[in-house]
Amino acid sequence: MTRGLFIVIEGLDRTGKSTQCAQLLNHFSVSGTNAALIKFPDRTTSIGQMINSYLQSKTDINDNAIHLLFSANRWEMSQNITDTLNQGTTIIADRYAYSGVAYSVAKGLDYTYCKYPDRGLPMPDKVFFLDLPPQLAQQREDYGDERYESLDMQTRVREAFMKLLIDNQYIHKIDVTGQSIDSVHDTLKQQLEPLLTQQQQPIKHT
Ligand code: T5A
Ligand code: NA
Repeated sequence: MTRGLFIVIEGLDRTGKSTQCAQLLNHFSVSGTNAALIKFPDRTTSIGQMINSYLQSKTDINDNAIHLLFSANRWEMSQNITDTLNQGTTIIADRYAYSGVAYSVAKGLDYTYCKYPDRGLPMPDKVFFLDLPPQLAQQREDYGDERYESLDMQTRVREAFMKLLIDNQYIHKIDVTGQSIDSVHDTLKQQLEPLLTQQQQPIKHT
């Protein structure tokens, strides 16, 4: 049996990640591909609950400590990711380690340090970065409810993502400015097409 694909969708807050993840899941289910959705942070675990409370500004946590908690929240899911892929199920992840680096770097933490805790996690087969100017994301519904949702912070997060894109040429940037939900979905499907027909190598690690 061939393993599932590991697809990651990244972007600033409110850029349409969850919307596109849901669309992809639906596309796979209609086309008869076993697929599952995961989301980081996974707020359901005990670590995830600490992160949730931090994001809602109900608690304060030291910048290094919260960085490690976000990473730990991925590690606690890592075996599950590997097993699911090996069982032939495709995984669509709403954020992953790239967000972990970008948001902490935007707060002033060292770039190389930030990458370290995630080293060894299952490596995605495809990473998309949905690119939308922070000023446009800000105009979307429910913006500003959580800790990092300010123009100043999001502008720095975007700069950090641009560095990640240069250092990791496999991350595919998609300009979603003025693009409808359907049109972004079509672009994602097009980009994934070649991967669906090729034989997958064993899972690599970051
Ligand atoms: N974080 C996360 C870290 O600091 N470190 C980490 O390691 C990780 C994993 C929570 C925060 O945690 C930080 C990053 C975040 O600040 P989250 O729970 O993913 O992360 O929260 P958000 O990214 O803010 O999720 P959102 O739900 O706000 O944004 P999405 O998923 O990008 O956007 P979505 O799909 O919900 O869409 C937002 C709105 O836009 C509309 C939608 O209908 C919705 O109203 N929309 C469009 N409108 C016009 N055109 C389109 N093409 C549209 N697509 C969607
Ligand atoms: Na989301």
